[in-house]
Amino acid sequence: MITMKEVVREGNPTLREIAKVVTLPPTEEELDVLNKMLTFVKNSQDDELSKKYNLRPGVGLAAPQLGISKRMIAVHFEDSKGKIYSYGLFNPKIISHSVQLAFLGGGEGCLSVDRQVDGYVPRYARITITAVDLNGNPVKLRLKDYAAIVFQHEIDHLNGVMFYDHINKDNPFFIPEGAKEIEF
Ligand code: K3U
Ligand code: NI
Repeated sequence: MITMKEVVREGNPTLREIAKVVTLPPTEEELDVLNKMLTFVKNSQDDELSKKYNLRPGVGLAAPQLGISKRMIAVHFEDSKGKIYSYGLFNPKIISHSVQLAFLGGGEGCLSVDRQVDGYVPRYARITITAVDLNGNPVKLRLKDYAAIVFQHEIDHLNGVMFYDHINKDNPFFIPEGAKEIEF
């Protein structure tokens, strides 16, 4: 079982690497890790399990956050309309995105960052991604608003990018023209 002990923190070089494409089909080991990542994200949102195992709640996890430089992410969350997104994905790729940007009004956090970083994190408001899921099926997802933000946060981890890299250095609360605020 994955716990916070396995989650690497900022300063660990793996978080700044470009993760490697997973050759498909995945090995048993890769499949096992990705299944465990999804279980970790689910457990982290369970009051009882998160207390018992000292898990910080999260909506996603990327393999580099375990020190594994491979293109694998897990997400588990519900959007404001009650739609559930629960995926373990190999090689997620943004194939198109909107011009419009969006940002979370409350900013972002990260399980690999043990401090609060204030500021808006502008991201694409809408994205389309392709990937392969835990059953080996190709998936194509059209995502917007909060869901688009979560997937971009996780895919950034595969490219060595941290959420605070996107925060405006001079004015952390700068709002790019036309960007929409997402309340969650
Ligand atoms: O956003 C978080 C959250 C936790 C419980 C309920 C609702 C939201 C916690 S931070 C988080 O989930 C990161 C996880 C990380 F760092 F491991 F990838 C992902 C994230 C995505 C989008 C915005 C903020 C954080
Ligand atoms: Ni993160």
